[in-house]
Amino acid sequence: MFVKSCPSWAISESEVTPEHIYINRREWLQKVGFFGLGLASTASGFGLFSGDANAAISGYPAPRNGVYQLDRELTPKEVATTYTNFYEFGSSKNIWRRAQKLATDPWMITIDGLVETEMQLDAVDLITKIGGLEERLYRHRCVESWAMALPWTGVPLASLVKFAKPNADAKYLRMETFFDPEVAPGQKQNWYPWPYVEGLTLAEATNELTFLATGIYGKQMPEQNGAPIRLVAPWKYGFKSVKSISRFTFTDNQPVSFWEQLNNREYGFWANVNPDVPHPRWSQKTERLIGSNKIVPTQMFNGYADQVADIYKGMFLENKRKLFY
Ligand SMILES: Nc1nc2c(c(=O)[nH]1)N[C@H]1C(S)=C(S)[C@@H](COP(=O)(O)O)O[C@H]1N2
Ligand SMILES: [Mo]
Repeated sequence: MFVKSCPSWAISESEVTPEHIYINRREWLQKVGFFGLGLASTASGFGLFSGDANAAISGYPAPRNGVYQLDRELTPKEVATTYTNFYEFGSSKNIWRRAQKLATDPWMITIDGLVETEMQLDAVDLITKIGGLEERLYRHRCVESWAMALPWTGVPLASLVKFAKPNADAKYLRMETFFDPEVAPGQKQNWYPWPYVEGLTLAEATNELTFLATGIYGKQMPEQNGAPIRLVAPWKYGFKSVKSISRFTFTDNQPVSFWEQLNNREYGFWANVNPDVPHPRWSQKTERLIGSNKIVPTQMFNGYADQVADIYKGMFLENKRKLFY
């Protein structure tokens, strides 16, 4: 019997299931009539494929886009996949084991609101439709003053926007995480405004930097890092980069994010990284690199001013702080 209890990203390269079998699991299951017999849910109920129930997006490892260079070492994979922030699975950074319960194949995504045609489609189909995967190396800066450097695989969010065909009234893109308290025990804590929500203006969503990540370290995304699809907006504090997205809504209302709803004095809509605007609890002057523990200066827009500063030209002259919280 094929029983696999350890997630593929946690085992050493030599032990990993041959990639072609892993990637083509869906095809293989279809071939042997697994879905046809309606056995999929029974099997997962017995823990078959546990830690392996990921949407089978193919194309890993993807070619690296050399435009995005780092000024620091990549964070070791073992660190970035075990020190993760995902409140749906608990408020500590040590939730990666619990997150294995998240089953992402199939994973239905809704695209709705001010678009030509509202639709629902599987994550694999969406990514297949909107384009080839690429790898990008990006800095990541959490508002809590820690930072990482990560190799994401995915597609530009601009490709999804183009595919969705928003109409002229759409000004914002609202993104929502799944809601399933049976899978994600953090969602039983009803003082949080679940589901997790984030938003971008369409100018931000279509900026060249803004990325929809489906993988990391050349493999598909581990559950704890936001499988099967998450946002990566590297010039903003990490909380903007919403994980495990199940809905994209085009709207003319500025979305109220999860953290903003909890505490709008500390977390705002814009959340652009700025070393000169301290957070009420964390000076933003420097950051600690997770892995090496080195302290380095924080850069304006997390080092991405060349790409994004134009978006904000002339905005909020009366209250500069607004751009950051
Ligand atoms: N759905 C959801 N998305 C989320 C979070 C979360 O708790 N739930 N945490 C955010 C925060 S605060 C950070 S710093 C990043 C962390 O991403 P990582 O754990 O992959 O490094 O995810 C963001 N996206
Ligand atoms: Mo964060």
